[in-house]
Amino acid sequence: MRTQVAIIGAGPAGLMLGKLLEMSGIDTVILERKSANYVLGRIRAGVLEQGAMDLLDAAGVGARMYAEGLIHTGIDLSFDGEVHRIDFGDRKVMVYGQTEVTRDLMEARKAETIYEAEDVALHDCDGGRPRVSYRHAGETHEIECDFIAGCDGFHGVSRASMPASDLRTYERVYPFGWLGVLVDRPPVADELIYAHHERGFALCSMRSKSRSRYYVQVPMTEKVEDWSDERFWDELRARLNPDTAAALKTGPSIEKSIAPLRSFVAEPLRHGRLFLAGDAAHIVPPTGAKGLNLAMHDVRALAEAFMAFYRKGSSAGIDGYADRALKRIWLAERFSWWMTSLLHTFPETGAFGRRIQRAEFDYLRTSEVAQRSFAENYCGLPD
Ligand code: RFL
Ligand code: PHB
Repeated sequence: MRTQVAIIGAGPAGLMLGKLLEMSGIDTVILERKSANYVLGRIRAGVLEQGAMDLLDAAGVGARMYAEGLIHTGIDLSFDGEVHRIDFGDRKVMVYGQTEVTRDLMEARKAETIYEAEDVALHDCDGGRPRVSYRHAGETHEIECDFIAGCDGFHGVSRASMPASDLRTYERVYPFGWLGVLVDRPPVADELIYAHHERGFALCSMRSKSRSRYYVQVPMTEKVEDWSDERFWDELRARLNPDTAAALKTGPSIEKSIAPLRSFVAEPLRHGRLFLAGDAAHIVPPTGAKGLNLAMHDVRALAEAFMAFYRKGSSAGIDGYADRALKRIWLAERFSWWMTSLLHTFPETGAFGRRIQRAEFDYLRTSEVAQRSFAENYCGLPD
């Protein structure tokens, strides 16, 4: 088989790249290790920046998001039970689950996606004719292509196929994770609540007016089996302001999992004709809600680079892709790291560190400039 761009991974990055290229008449094949249902069953991001909304719209898949998504114009920050709302001013975000974004993109795709592709391997990425081999239904296949887009997430094969000597990686692994619960009950508040408490961080989020998503910070040594629904609700209530805790509508969890927290960047996102985008290239802790949004920004830049190559014969976009993407990646890394530091309890924080966290909160609570800066970062920096 032959294609122009072979895309590894059918998460939001791979599917969006595929859609943008399809709209420009560029041929793609997507290879995905899991089944479509498995991909749709992963509960992940919930918040879209304006840039991601605009991209979904431009890709012709924005209609359901605008009909069913929830526009938010602020968040609540809670510090040891004291709550302060940060208003986004003239900015906004859209609360619309990653599952729905993925479903909309899957349904809109006309070109081929090969699900349950096993043993995907990349060959000759630094030559003129890269190839991708894989097994499907017991048979081995090969795709010849011009370019490979590695959109296969943090544990994918693409980054692992780059020579280690070509990669510079930067990483911070946090000593805790987020235990998340999805529940078919109305959200406790109209907007998201990010809560710092000495017992640990908590987040009240949502997927719709009738479905909520809640998280509590837990040590990475915790096992999800040890967290009954009751234990989760008790811990969440303990970290919230008493009025919010009293208003919480609990019920049987429909999903429960622990996600590790990590900051990670692999530079320079390129090896010959192989390009990395999304979680394959970088990870942010979920505190700033930036992961999916960064993935959307990467693939927009990569799609524009491929379009310039095929339409105008220009390699400038391809050569400039890493620098363009990395500028935004590092700004999002900074914000996600800062928000994680402000809101979580760290084993090494100590009394001084807690006072600094309190001072950060007070500054945000009282300074209009700090609030504007927060809103600019949370809702999405200009391109
Ligand atoms: P994905 O979604 O991981 O998709 C990669 C796909 O590649 C496949 N794959 C392979 N396919 C073929 N061969 C192989 N060898 C392969 N190896 C892997 C995988 O099966 C998968 O289908 O990466 P992508 O597309 O880059 O998308 C990134 C986002 O998923 C991620 O950044 C966000 O979910 C992060 N995130 C959030 N981002 C936001 O913008 N806003 C949020 O509110 C937000 N909340 C979150 C989050 C992530 C979380 N977790 C679980 C880490 C909340 C949580 C709890
Ligand atoms: C979510 O709803 O899953 C969510 C929302 C905001 C975040 C992270 C996760 O910062």
